[in-house]
Amino acid sequence: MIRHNWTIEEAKDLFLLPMNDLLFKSHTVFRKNFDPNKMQVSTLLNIKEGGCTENCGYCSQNVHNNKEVRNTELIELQQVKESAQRAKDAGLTRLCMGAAWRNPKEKDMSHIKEIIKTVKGMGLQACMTLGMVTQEQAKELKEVGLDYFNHNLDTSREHYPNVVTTRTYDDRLRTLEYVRNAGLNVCCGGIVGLGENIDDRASMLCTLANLPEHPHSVPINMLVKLDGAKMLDCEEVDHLDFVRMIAVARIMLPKSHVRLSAGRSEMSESTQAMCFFAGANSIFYGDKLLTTENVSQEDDLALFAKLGLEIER
Ligand code: SAM
Ligand code: DTB
Ligand code: SF4
Repeated sequence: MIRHNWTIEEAKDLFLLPMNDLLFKSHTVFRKNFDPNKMQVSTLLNIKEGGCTENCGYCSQNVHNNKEVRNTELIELQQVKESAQRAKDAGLTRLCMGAAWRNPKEKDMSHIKEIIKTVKGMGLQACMTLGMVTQEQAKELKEVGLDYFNHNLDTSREHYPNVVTTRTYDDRLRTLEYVRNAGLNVCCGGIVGLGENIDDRASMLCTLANLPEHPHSVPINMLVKLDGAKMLDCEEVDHLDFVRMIAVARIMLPKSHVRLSAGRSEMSESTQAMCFFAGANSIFYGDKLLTTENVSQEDDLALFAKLGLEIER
């Protein structure tokens, strides 16, 4: 059942269940809504690296961090074509493109739209994450065929000011509203490992579940400690607590694709398998995330074979 009236207490009670009870519950919800042996896979492409003016504490691509980073121009169409072709050759269906921006400038919109048309013209689904957009920009992106827009809440409203101060939680929610109004599929999730507590994890999932529509996909990232980023001394996440986050997300967002996102290369096969049992049914596939290494395609295919998982087409 889709609910939009979750309370933090109810969500927290799920986190506090004995692990076997939580996994049984989340796997039951998973089976009711999905084929548990099908995995949606998306591949990432960084279309504009570095130079971002926001100060997200987990990110290395902004001008506030402690390291010189590459500040590239928006990617050329030829490179997009090559990446899209590689994704197609690997049998993938969706290309997710990320730009290190606070928001797209008007002068960038025509090139962004050409990128979307190129990807769509090659028969792939297109997803973009561009920072904040206006209502008009969201409509323009939809008009040229963009399928998904990723914009994460990252953490709870309460913990947000400890992570980023150059924008507010409401700025984030506003962009999500524009994206929804434009008829784009929303991809929205967060990060575990930013020094948040269970209340914060419960609160973020409540915000997601209580949106007017549940996001189509919900990426759950484990913090990747990036050279130069500010938030490097947060406590490591216990992998079983990460599995709990996936399980509670699955229960509260029963029909959304829950994506086991960044941080997978730090996880054992068994932890990943537990996440897939708990209800994660999407991953980023391909050797690279945005700036860091991902699990290799060979290792992913080997794990899928061991677990009897098939790629969703
Ligand atoms: N600049 C755009 C924005 O922030 O909306 C898009 C790109 S940003 C890299 C996309 C998302 O990736 C972030 O919202 C965050 O959830 C995730 N992310 C970024 N750096 C990460 C890290 N070091 N570890 C885990 N997730 C990360
Ligand atoms: C999301 O939730 N995670 C992806 C994607 N959306 C854009 C990004 C993960 C970035 C991990 C760190 C890096 O490679 O730079
Ligand atoms: Fe900029 Fe996005 Fe990095 Fe935040 S996460 S600093 S908005 S690129």
